[in-house]
Amino acid sequence: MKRYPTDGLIVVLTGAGISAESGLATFRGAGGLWEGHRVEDVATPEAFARNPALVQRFYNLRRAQLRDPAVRPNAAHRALARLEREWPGEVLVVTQNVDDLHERAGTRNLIHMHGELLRALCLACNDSMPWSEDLSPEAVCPSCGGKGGLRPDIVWFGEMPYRMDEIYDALTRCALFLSIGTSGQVYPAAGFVEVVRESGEAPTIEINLEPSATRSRFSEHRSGAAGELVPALVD
Ligand code: BJW
Repeated sequence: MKRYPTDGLIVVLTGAGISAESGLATFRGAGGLWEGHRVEDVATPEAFARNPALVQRFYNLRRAQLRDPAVRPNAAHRALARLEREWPGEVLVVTQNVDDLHERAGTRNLIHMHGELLRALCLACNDSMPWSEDLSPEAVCPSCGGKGGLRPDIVWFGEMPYRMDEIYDALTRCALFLSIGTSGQVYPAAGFVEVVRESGEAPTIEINLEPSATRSRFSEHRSGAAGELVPALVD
């Protein structure tokens, strides 16, 4: 009989797999978003400097996808929002995803560690602002009026993910760590399970269609689709 906590902090790490059943492509594997390219070669500040128009076009398309009525939160996003409402302790969702499906499902305590498609970053004043339309090279920053340009507020390789201090603090004191739909190939997120293990006895559960690169570090692996397994775990 496995022993799970009945109170305390739950940290949930989510990756592209949780949004796959909502119609958004994952990054790696067949049909992945960057098929034919190594994601590490294109999702970088250097790639943006080389060809800003190409990179903007790619993110404009993905931003437009979020406006498609067929793209909406699935049962896994909804189950996590319900968990936050009903759990006696705290639930923190740390997502690597840049879509807005967790917030649309009702999750409030949420960290977008890799940024958000629906925000832009000013290259002149570094301000981050809500942005739901296409970004063009001529876009003017509403904060500083500068014409230095705006970029998607996305954390590319070589850049520091957001709110790491808060995330590490939560990992070291959580009672349960749940990782959903992430391949475990991108750091620092792939190392979170190790931080939890080194900090105490909290169970660490992975939910994925297939074992991730860090599967052996988890105390439990549940194999299957997030849309089925997350509601089953929460209920
Ligand atoms: C399902 C499912 C279903 C499908 N149900 N499951 C050597 C060693 C260690 C580190 C490094 C190293 N060399 C370089 C680094 C650092 C680098 C890194 O990790 N590189 C690796 C390639 C090795 N990392 C960075 O540069 C990061 N910054 C950094 O490290 O700063 C310094 C620092 C130091 C110390 C502390 C803190 C910081 C920044 C990383 C930024 C990542 N950005 C991206 C791109 C964003 C652009 C965009 O959106 O287009 O973020 S990369 C891409 O990968 C995206 C994702 O968030 C991220 C993770 O991908 P994810 O979510 O795991 O997706 P997939 O596709 O890989 O997997 C999907 C999974 O779902 C699969 O497993 C499926 O089986 C599963 N699945 N359907 C359940 N229905």
